[in-house]
Amino acid sequence: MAGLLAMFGACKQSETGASAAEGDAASKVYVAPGNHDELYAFLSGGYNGQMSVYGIPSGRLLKVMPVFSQYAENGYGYSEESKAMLNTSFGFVPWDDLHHPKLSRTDGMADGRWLFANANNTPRVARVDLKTFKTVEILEIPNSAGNHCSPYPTNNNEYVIAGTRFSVPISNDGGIQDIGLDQYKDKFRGSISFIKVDPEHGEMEIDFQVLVPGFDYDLANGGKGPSSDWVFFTTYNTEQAGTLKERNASLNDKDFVVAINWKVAAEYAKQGKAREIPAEYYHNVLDEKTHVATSEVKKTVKVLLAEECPGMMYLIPTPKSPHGVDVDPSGEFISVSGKLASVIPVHSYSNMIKAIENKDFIDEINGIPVLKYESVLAGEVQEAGLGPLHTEYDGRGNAYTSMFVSSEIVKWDIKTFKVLDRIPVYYSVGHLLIPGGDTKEPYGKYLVAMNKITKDRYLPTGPELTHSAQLIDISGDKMKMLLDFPTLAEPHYAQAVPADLLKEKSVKFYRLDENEHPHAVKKESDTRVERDGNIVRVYMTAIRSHLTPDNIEGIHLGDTVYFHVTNLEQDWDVPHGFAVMGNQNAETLIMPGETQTLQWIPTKTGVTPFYCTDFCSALHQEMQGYARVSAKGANTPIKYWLGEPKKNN
Ligand code: K7E
Ligand code: CUA
Repeated sequence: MAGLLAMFGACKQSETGASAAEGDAASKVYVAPGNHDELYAFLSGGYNGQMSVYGIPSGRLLKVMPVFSQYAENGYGYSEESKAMLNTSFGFVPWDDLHHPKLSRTDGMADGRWLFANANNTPRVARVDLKTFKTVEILEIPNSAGNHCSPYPTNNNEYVIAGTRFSVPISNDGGIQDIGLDQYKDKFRGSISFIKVDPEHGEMEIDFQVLVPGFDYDLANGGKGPSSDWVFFTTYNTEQAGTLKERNASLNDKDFVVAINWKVAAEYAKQGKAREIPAEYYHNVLDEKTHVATSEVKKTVKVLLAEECPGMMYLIPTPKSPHGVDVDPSGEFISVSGKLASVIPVHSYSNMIKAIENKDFIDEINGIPVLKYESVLAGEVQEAGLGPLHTEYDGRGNAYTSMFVSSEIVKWDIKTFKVLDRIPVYYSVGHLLIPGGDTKEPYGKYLVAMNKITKDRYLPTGPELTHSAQLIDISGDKMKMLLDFPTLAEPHYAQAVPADLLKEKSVKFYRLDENEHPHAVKKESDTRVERDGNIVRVYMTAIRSHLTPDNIEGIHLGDTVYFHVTNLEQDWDVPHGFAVMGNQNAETLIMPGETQTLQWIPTKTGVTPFYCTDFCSALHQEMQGYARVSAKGANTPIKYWLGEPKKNN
């Protein structure tokens, strides 16, 4: 594999890449100044912990949406209002590794309401509201470690499903046990969480978990149409090795696709088959009216043991260390990408049901029936390529699989399993995206390949190069390369929707009269500075082009100062920013009608400037002020003003 990679790395752009784009490509991706893109694409940020929004077909970056990582640009995770979003049972965790954005669904189609995403490292699932493009909720997942196989909404958001990558020794008394690492085979288990989503407000809650055999659970996807009640997971390390997995988890010729009937599971949980065990996990929610996030600590979780729930779960042998599992638009075909497999096996949902009915089992693991590979298989795609990872569909009977090792996208027919076309990508593609490509009706005009290695595609920028996505036209028989565009690190999965689904619903500003922030001030005459012990609260307003008050005295070393800044603007695209010299914090960015709080613990005496950080008007540079910091115990009284120092004291 390393040798192959080295070979691709050595390819010259002029020999391969440049010739791949057709002559009319430029006009197909050209979005004239002032015009909008056709689609919004939401790309995961991988180890940057965020998601980013791109316009397709232009490939223009529109926005970064902070999710699991602090973001200095708007104070997310730094401001008092947003800090609670990053609370976990481990403490404040301001970073994560985000792999899979998934849009909420109605009747099997993206409904444009919410975007779910997983934290791979410290197990969490986030929800972004697509009216504001803001993270509004983060739910920690207990009894999980490496929440990679996540999050997968069912066709009407009945559940968002999240599986563990690392199996761990889950304790019946809650938490993860302190036991010898040589006990992997006996004591380690995986877990799959079934998260209920409130149909109106989207709020998430863990309904129950299923404890499953101690494999690694890699990826999942829900069924659709006839298979709507099922969700399919890939597993690797069915060898249950605890060390040197590179070799020890690659011994079996076949691992498993796990099929779980979520309706049967939910029924078992409802009937009281689930036992409630102690747990500790955080649920962080941003309130819509106050714009303040709060954390709730949950203390129990309900678990089902897979072995106690017959008819709920089946294992389908599948070659070899499979990664992606993707269900076609009809819901019948389940294609599985075995990283080390020479073929792409495609399972048939109806064959699976027949095999279950006929009890066509070859084995049992932990009481879970293992189906016969040949009985479930629909067909195999031969000589597809090397290192298949993920598949999406165009809705016209074609599947497209990303090939990491042979660096290409391969198009094949989902009924005949024949390869129809292939196109090289630069280099080593991971996930691919077709807008709606995981739904029952894909918008099959474009494909975006998200590549792991960039090499020579862009101007060099030292040892670290930008990541690269490539836009491919899939509207005809032959795939056509249209565009390379750089992306922020490191996209894994992505989703896209037609712009019309979202753009009319986009919030332009928050209504000041609906602002219920406990420290909001809605007019300048209400601004004030208050001391309570060593806490100083500045109730400040911002409007073009002044901060009120802009002169503040009476702060002392040892104080903790909270600037509660309300942006009084009621107009689109007029945020104000706020920052203080020497503050060991970020700035905060305040949307029109919103209140945001910046904490400042002064470390030096003296006059300390503060200012608006967002170039909001011709007099933005004038939007500044001073805070005077006196020594501890000094008798400088609290005083504040804007214009004449007269109205207070
Ligand atoms: Cu294939 Cu984390 Cu979805 Cu990356 S995973 S490529
Ligand atoms: Cu407000 Cu610059």
